[in-house]
Amino acid sequence: MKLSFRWYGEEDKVSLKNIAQIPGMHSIVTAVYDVPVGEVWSRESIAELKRQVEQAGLHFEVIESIPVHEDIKLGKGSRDRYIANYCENIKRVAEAGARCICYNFMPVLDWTRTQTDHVLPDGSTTLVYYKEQVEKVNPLESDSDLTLPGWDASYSREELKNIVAQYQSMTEEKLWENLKYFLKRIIPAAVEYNVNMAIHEDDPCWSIFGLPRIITDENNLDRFLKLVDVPNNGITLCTGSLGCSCKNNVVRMAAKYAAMGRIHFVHMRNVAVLPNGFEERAHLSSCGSLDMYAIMKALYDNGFQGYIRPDHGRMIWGETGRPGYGLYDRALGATYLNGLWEAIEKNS
Ligand SMILES: [Mn+2]
Repeated sequence: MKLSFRWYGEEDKVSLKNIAQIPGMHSIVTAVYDVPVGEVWSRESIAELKRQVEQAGLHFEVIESIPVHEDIKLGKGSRDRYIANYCENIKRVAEAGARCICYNFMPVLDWTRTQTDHVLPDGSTTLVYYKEQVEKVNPLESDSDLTLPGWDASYSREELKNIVAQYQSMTEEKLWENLKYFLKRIIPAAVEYNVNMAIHEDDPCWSIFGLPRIITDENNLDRFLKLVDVPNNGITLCTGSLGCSCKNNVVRMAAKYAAMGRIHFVHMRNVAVLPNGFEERAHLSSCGSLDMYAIMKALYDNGFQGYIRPDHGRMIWGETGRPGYGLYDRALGATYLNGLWEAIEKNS
């Protein structure tokens, strides 16, 4: 495995130097953030990112993410222009050395939590999802003025209501069709430029506010991989996104898709599944519902050689900053993953 760490660019409170001091760190996971979704990234911005990452002694090999424009997910007439731009971005980052591109196909909302500073018994804070809180922020309820942390702040409330309404008349089958249309056009570019596409599962892995969500479980991942059945069309196995539903056997999925050579990127995060939702927890298996050792072993035993990053972390030791993306708990997570991997490797 190649250990990696997400970095949000120069505005990130966590510096590249901090990240480079984490033992075993290999790659930075980042993106160009100064371009609107759907537009082409400048070669200068990409080159500058690469320069900064390499100056810190790390590799510029993983992009998270190149976001997919809503018109592509909605199947609008304008999608061909956005898909052409997407292929151009694949080409540009690949030419700069990227080997893996993470993206998702979630309508509108991306990841969804109801609170980003829930206090755990030890005083650390974490991201949580409680069903009873979600219903209170339904964007279709006109008197709801609340937003959720993963939402795109560039939408006004009216725009958000409008776009959610467009999706509510869309079936899951239609979203599958739009995904297939997209893949048939971008995967050939990924093959040509020798880069792996790694779709991220929907987070959480169920429908919210009636929005269709399809990258949610083993059956759907099987279907996804067959849409374009080549190695470059793969997945980001996000243990927390899949593992927040007890229906998903994450260990089995790790083994199966690693054996198929279709996991290019792994997000390792532990969650505690609760009757009314879930809480993100420390990485250690006993802190949550996932067997992190068993997942890592399944990856190892099935020949996984891709990138892994600690996914979200709690806020600990008084750190403040971007929820889920502080330094300390993610660094502890990275070190834990190193320890698991070393033990598994030496035992094999
Ligand atoms: Mn993830």
